[in-house]
Amino acid sequence: MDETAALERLRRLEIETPSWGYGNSGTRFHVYPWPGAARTVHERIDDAALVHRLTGCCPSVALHIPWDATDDYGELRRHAEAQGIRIGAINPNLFGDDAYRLGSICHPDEAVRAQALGHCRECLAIAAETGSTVISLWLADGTNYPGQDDLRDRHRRLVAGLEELYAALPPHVRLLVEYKFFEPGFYSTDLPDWGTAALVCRRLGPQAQVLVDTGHHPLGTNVEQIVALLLAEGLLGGFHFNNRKYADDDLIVGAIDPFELFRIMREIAQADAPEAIAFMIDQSHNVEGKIDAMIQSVVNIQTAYAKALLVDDETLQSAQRAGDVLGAHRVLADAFETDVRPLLARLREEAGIDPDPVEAFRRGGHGERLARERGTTQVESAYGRT
Ligand code: RM4
Ligand code: MN
Ligand code: MN
Repeated sequence: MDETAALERLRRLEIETPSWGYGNSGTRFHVYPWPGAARTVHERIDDAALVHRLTGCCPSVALHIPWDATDDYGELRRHAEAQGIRIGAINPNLFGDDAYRLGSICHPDEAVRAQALGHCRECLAIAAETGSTVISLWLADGTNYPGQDDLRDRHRRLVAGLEELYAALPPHVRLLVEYKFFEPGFYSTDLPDWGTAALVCRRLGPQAQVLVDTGHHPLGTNVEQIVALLLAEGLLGGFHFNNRKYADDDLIVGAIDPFELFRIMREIAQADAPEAIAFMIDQSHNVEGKIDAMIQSVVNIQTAYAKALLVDDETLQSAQRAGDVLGAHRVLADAFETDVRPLLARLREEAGIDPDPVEAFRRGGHGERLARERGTTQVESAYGRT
């Protein structure tokens, strides 16, 4: 694709940032407070709006309930809209309650399953009030020991619970089903992989689609092939972008493996309707600042997408047809090696944005201002993020 066509596609790329990426977080060992980190849901929305102003491509923010719970969701919606952003995916939290020790929707006790579904219904009401059209579901359900529970029974409970939730979806709301191969369950996970998520979504219906969190696979998994297959089957609902070296590390997108990010975005570049895919970041910052790290992730996604759009498809296809293995590979590698900074600078300049949004944040004194206004919030207990 030529640069003009690539620019047109880049203009349409929207990335959603997560409220939980703006507050203090850490490992299960310690939480290091960051000066000026957002303390309330309103501040988290303010930070998401700042990221949108500096990048021009992040017009929505995902909420996690009850972390972002508030008395008046209409007011929260107006608070976001006044700053030029909207509320994106609503993420029910089905792991942060003592009742969920043995699971939520798959819990052996019917009363706990009912509690979990009640919370999902509450999230549907919040989606209606905030104007959100996506429920993004991740279950921490699983077991730690063989024999702890009956695996087939858990699957039956999973499907029954999700069917009940699906039946309550208004027609314009999508249910995105996220999988993860382990953690916090160390022996079995009820939604461990894309295949299970896809099977469940197929059973539910067209409003249910799979969410690919890039950090939720065993090492060595070919994530772009999963993306390709889900696209081919009409089952790719969205992403949780982040990066990892070992497990679910939630590092800055593209920080460890930018080539993998490029390969994933290459599949997106070929999608029929990329606008229908929810591009979301799911990241937490333990030792770095929050906002510039989020901007860096956004920039890295744009960079990978720009490179992916520049692949010379014609040459690639003729090399593939001719069985020229190295030739075909070189076409992809060539696009990956292209310096797309000038192209992205054009994109940003036409939108009145600094060509380097991370530098613009740092030069603009935003971090210092927020540290002055908000101070440093000590976090009492380490919150082990999973
Ligand atoms: C999980 C998963 C979910 C996120 C939680 C906090 O590992 O990635 O998307 O909501 O962490
Ligand atoms: Mn996730
Ligand atoms: Mn995760």
